[in-house]
Amino acid sequence: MIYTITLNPAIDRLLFLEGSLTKEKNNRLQKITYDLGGKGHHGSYAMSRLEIDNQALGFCGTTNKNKLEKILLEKEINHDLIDVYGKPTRESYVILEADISGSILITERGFQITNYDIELLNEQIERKVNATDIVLIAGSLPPGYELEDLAELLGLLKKIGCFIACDLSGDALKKAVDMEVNFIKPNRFEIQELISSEKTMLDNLKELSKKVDYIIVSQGSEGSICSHAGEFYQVTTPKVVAINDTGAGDCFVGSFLSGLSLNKPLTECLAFASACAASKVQHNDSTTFSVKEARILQKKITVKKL
Ligand code: TA6
Repeated sequence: MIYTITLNPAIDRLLFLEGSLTKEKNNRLQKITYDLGGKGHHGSYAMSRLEIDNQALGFCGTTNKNKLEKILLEKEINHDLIDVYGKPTRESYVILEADISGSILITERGFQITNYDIELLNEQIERKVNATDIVLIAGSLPPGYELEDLAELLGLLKKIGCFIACDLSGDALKKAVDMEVNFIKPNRFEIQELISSEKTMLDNLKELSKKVDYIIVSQGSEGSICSHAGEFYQVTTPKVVAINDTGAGDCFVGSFLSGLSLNKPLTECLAFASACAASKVQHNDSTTFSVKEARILQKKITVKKL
C-alpha cells in the first residue's frame, strides 16, 4: 500500500485570463475552475489513475470540507483525512494567461495546526502504516506544524520501517536528508539549498547519496537527474506543448513511486514518470494526465547512465 501525507492541503483555483497578466490594467477573467491542490493529493491522483492501491492522509479544514471532499470524490481518491476544526483548507491561485504556456502559482499559507491535530495524525499513521508500505510526505508544512513535528513523524515512520519518500523544500527537505529518508525529489531551486556551489552537481549528489537512497533532481523541460545505488542517470523529457505545468512534478513523483511499488526497473520508472509529467503539462488543470499518452511519450524518453 502507498500512503500519501499532505500536511497542508489546498484547493487550486485556476484563473484563466482573457489576455496576458499586465500591471496597472484590469486583467479580466475568461473563466475560473477548481481542481485538487496539494502535492501529496496529486501523488495520490497519479497512483489512482495507475490503479496502484493508495490512500491519501493528512489534514482537512472543516469550514470548506465539502469543497475538498467533492473534488476528492470526483477524482476518485481514497482518503482518510484528519479534520482541522473551524478552519478552511487554503486555496492556491493558478494564473493561466491566454495563449501563453505555463502558469503563475500563488499559494496561501494554510490553516493553523494544533498539537492535538498532530497527535491524531500520528496515532492514525501508527495504526495504518506497516513495514512493507511506501509513505510519501509532500508539500509545505502548515503554520503550527514545526520541524520537530516533522522529525517526530519521520522518526515514527523509520521505527515502522516503511519506505519514506519526501517531496519537501527548505528546512523540511534538509530535515528529511538529515534523517536519511529513502527518496527525495528536489527541483533545481530546492537542490541549491542542499548542495555546495563549489562542487559539481554529480559530486554533490555523490555526497547526498550517502544519506538518501533515491535522489531525483527535476529540471523542468531539461528533464531530471537521478542518483541511486552509486549510479547516476540523466533523464530527458519529450518536447511537448506545455499548457499548465502545475502539478507536473507531483505527477512525476506519484507515477515514479507507482513503478517502484511494482518493482519495475529503475530506468523504466524514470522514463514512465517523466512521460506522465510530460502528459500532465499538456492539460490545463492541476492533475489530469493520460496514461495512454504517457505510454506513447515514454518511447521518446532516454535514460542515460552517466
Ligand atoms: O505542485 C503543485 C501544487 O500542489 C499546487 O497544486 C498548489 O496546491 C501548490 O503546489 C501547493 O504547494 P505547497 O508547497 O504549498 O504544498
